[in-house]
Amino acid sequence: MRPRRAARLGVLVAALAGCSGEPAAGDGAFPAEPLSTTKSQGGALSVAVRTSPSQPPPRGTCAVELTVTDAAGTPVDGLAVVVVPFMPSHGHGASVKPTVTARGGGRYEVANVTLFMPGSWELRTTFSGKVEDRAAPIVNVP
Ligand SMILES: [Cu+2]
Repeated sequence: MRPRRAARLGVLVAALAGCSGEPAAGDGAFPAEPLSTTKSQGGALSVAVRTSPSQPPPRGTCAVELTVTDAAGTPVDGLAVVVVPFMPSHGHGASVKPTVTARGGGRYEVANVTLFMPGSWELRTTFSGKVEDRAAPIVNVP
């Protein structure tokens, strides 16, 4: 059991090191079907989550696409979006800060999302600009 865990950790560290210099997954790398759709706390927005390179994402660094729509289903562009990964069951976040790039059509691509442990992560997301709201979609890492 122990050597196996050590080997797995080694693989994880190698994967993180290998990914650090690479660009985030590009356009079209996200699946057609979202992993989940979450209502914002204030109820103004709906947030669909897609992950890359797989869905659900593997342990390590992934990219997340958030598609933001209003109550009428219209994509909402022009928002400032900040995403903080957090693991509520363990009370910790991730040391790497994700970066967000607006892609149009209500899509915001979040790079460098470092989900370094298996389990349930919240993507604590703050929207500001013409809409001020928050959402915390859950991503379960196998
Ligand atoms: Cu944890």
